[in-house]
Amino acid sequence: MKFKRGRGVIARYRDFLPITDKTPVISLGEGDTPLIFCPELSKRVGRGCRVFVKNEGVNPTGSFKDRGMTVAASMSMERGARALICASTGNTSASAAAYAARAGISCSVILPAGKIARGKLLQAFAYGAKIVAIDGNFDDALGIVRELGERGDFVIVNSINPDRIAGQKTAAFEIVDEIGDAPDYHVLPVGNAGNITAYWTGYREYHARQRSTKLPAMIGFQAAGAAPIFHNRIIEEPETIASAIRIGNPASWKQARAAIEESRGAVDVVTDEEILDAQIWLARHEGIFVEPASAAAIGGLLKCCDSNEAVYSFRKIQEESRIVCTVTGHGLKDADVIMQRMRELKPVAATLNAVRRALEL
Ligand code: AN7
Repeated sequence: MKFKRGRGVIARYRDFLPITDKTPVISLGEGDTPLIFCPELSKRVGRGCRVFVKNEGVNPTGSFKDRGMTVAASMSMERGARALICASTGNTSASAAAYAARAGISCSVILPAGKIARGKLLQAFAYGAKIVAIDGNFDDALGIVRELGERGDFVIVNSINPDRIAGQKTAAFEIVDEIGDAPDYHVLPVGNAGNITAYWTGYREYHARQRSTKLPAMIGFQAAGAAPIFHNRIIEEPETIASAIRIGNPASWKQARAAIEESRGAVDVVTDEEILDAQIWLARHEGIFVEPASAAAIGGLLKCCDSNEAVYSFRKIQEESRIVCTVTGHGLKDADVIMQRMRELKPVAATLNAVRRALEL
């Protein structure tokens, strides 16, 4: 297969996708994201283990959703769709809006009022989506979207649409293609559980086609206040600073459970404090700035190293294991979270001395 860099996941992985010669390809050059070796994270794990971060925040709309959206939008066009719709905690709406704009069709997004990171809301507006905010949470919004979809007015592009999962599994392919085999562990945040489902599908498909010799243990992290899979019950009023994963009744719950069990992985929780600490830690130690939901995976990885309460402990893992951690969205999407931690900037005089003093020189 010829590797077509920067031309999107359909060009690169067409053989593994439901795309035909008749499918109009709607792409913004998504995928092919950096797999970054992280020396400081690796030190935290120890035992000669190597930790890599798959930085999905550098996709066209700043999150992993674009991988699935290129496939969902393209298949929708092939089927003659005129309008897309989704419920969203933010990133799906930004991505759907962009790909609908690219396809020249309309997009409606149903969002929980007041619970969308500002950058994501601005994206949906900029790309021209019809935006409806509801007095309810993501789970309520998805319920309404399902009903609207059944009437046939819209194609639903949430991850209940199998084309979304098909596109997102390409992230697993990229990882195997780059390191030459599957990693031993794959750590990622879990909200509606589409992504963990997609990665597991991708790893299994590549393994079945002998592109890898093993399968990773899938380790998912939920926010402590929004952890239905961990607690094994619907959370009626999910709450977390990581608004992207503020979900109480995930659509791909069963598939996520299956991925965790079949891979002998685990699901665990991280507190909001652990999430925010991990966000800053990653930015300052590895130079990678991610949104809070993504930091849940990093906080989770650190928990596996440090905490006696972790469901999965990395203290006794095999030496020289390879760990991949997916960070799902860019830090700039949720500027307000960081702003809250910054002190107000007071200007000093525009003189060398004043600046030297401010720099404590
Ligand atoms: C940055 O945009 O559900 O477990 O509506 O935006 O596949 O849901 C976003 C989810 C992780 C969780 N990280 O992924 C939405 C939405 C980020 C996210 C998740 C989301 P899934």
